[in-house]
Amino acid sequence: LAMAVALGLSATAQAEMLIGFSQIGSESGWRTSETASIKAEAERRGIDLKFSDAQQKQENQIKAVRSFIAQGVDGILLAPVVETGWDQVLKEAKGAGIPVVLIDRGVDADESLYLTKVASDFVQEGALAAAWLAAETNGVCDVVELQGTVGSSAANDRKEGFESVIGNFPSLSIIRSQSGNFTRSGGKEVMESFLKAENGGKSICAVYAHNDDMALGAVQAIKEAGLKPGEDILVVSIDAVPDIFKAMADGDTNATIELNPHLGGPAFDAIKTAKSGREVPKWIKANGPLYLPDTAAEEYKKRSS
Ligand code: GYE
Repeated sequence: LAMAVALGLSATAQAEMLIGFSQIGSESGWRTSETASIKAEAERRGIDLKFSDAQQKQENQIKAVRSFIAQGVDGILLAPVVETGWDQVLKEAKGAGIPVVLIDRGVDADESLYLTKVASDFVQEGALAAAWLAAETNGVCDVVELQGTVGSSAANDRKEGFESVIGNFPSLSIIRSQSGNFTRSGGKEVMESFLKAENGGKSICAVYAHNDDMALGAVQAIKEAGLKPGEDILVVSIDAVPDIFKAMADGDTNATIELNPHLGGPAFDAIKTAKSGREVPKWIKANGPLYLPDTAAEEYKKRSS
């Protein structure tokens, strides 16, 4: 025991860096993978990671960041649940000389208030989803949209990117749009209400879901309404979590755009780089490709083993 304690102590003493991570919550499969990946990456690097789960509440994130500042951490990873309302706490971190890396979502604040953002280009993801759908339907499609968390950059920008492309197709439009909060249950519930409002869903050509979990919830709702998802109603979403590949292989959904959840490495690298006095770009992009059913079974195997 004495030896274990001694080892434990020396491990702490030698910790590479002390980093605070304010995570949003665990609303989706993607986020659960991201949390696990960032924790594992910290451990691999000998970083002492203080983890805080905000349960979807910005006020909890602000408290967590303040507590990280009080602990004198070397850096902070912040996955901001919504875009606005961060100026004050970011100024506090900056005042304390602690670099903040925005992780997976962005904020609506002056760039000088944070070190960098490690995230994908959500506008591009939305545009890619729309381009696929336009090609698949020859530009004729009534779409229902399942939006992510209200006020999040991921929802705002995925909507904007999708709309920017469908704007070129006069017969391709969003007929209903509502937030399903990035959750499976939210996606199912909102899809049920869309199906009801559209006389059982016969007139709905496709679902555009801002993440895979909501798409999977929608698939369930479509089946329960007696329609065939993937055929009667096309389904396109974003994230590329293992479960969506299973659904695609089963013919229930039609396309997903990958967002790599392994964002810890580049975030920790950025903090190290900044500590050594070197420049860090303001946006480290993490965009992925669009996957279709043809490779879904193989991808599912790779990702679920
Ligand atoms: O797509 C979704 C999650 O912020 C990019 O948040 C992230 C999104 C991701 O809950 O599944």
